[in-house]
Amino acid sequence: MSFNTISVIGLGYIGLPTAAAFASRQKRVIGIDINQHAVDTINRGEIHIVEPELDQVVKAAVQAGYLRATTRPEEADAFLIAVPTPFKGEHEPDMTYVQAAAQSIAPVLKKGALVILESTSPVGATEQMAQWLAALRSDLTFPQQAGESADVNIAYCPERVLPGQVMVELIKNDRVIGGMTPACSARASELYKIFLEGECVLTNARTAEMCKLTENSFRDVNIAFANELSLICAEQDINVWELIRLANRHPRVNILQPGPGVGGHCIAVDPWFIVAQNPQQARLIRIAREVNDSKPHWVIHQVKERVADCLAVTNKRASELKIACFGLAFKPNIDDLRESPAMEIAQLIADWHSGETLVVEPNIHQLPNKLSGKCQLVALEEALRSADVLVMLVDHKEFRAIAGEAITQQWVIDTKGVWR
Ligand code: SAJ
Repeated sequence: MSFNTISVIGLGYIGLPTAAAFASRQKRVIGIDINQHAVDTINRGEIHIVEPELDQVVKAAVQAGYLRATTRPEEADAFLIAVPTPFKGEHEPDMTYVQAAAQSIAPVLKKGALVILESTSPVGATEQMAQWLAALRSDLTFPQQAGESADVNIAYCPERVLPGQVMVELIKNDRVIGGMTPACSARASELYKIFLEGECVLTNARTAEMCKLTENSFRDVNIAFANELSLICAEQDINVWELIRLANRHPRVNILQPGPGVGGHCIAVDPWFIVAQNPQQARLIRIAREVNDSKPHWVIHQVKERVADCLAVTNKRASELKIACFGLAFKPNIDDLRESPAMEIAQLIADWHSGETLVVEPNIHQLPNKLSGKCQLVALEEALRSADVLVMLVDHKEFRAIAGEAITQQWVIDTKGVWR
């Protein structure tokens, strides 16, 4: 059976680009979201998130009539669930959005449908989702009951796109396809091949779930190694960026870059899913999370030391001193502030410092609520001209472009090594 209508549940950073990619291949796509504002924005041919090239693809798809958004699920040949899976309590995965999505599509499921879970999930989540669906639709058979001959096929197919490059990576990256049965995998590959130029690599659902968690944990552990080196180098009076550059000249060494900590909604979250399910075994993965999560506090310690030195040298009162934070986003050249260590650091500085805290963030026009009233959003030139202490937090291209001689301050904390 071919896929005439495809439904994507969750129109966020992953769901909307995916919906747009299918629609750009002339498939009828129904996007479902509980957020009325997002639905209205998309139906006007606009987007509610920032991602290069996404706006044009969505606009073209809506204008051509291939993409439509709504809050109520409708019948489709394939359903892709791309809703958030945050954590709750002691870093345990919160599957409520996936459960709500499964419950919302259950009434419109028909024989022959394919259901794909894309959200980052703990191992076993796809089987759990299949059980939720089966409990609501006893008139249909599911893979856990009927195997290859099930009425509804189910697979786990994680997204692996890099924010900022989503429209390219969505099409070009290889895709791991974890069907509950080989028939489910085959059908899911058929679906992705509508727009995929990368390869579909087939496996089972549990391995695919673990594969997604493994990819992000691998990166987290490697960044933790770099962050730990930055602490060691500060003690030993060694430039960590030079050290890493030199070590990486070895043919089998490839160390990542230290920074203010690890942010975003993926790398700082997903490793905890492994730890929550395997607390005894996942020792290195847990420690890496702790190393990365503690980095903002180390940066604050550095700021306090530099400020104390500045006060001693200048004879100013703390309330007269201006500290400027460069960058708030969770990584360079994006506007996404979610789980950003730079935000955490700016907030901690503003709460502690009795003088003015300036913030430069070229990708936003207004400070987030957490910082408004505590900090001042200023232009780059003003921060460079008026601040006493500079704190470099995100290596946005605008900050990298600052010429060395433009920085006249003696007190600089550079967590990204761009102004060395
Ligand atoms: N970071 C460093 N040092 C580095 C690289 C990154 O400190 O050398 C920091 C960044 O500044 C940022 C955080 O790590 O705060 C995460 O950034 P990122 O660019 O490594 O990753 P994300 O969160 O934007 O996207 C990741 C990607 N996963 C991998 O590269 C294994 C992406 O492919 C996934 O699709 C995405 O998570 C996701 O959705 O899971």
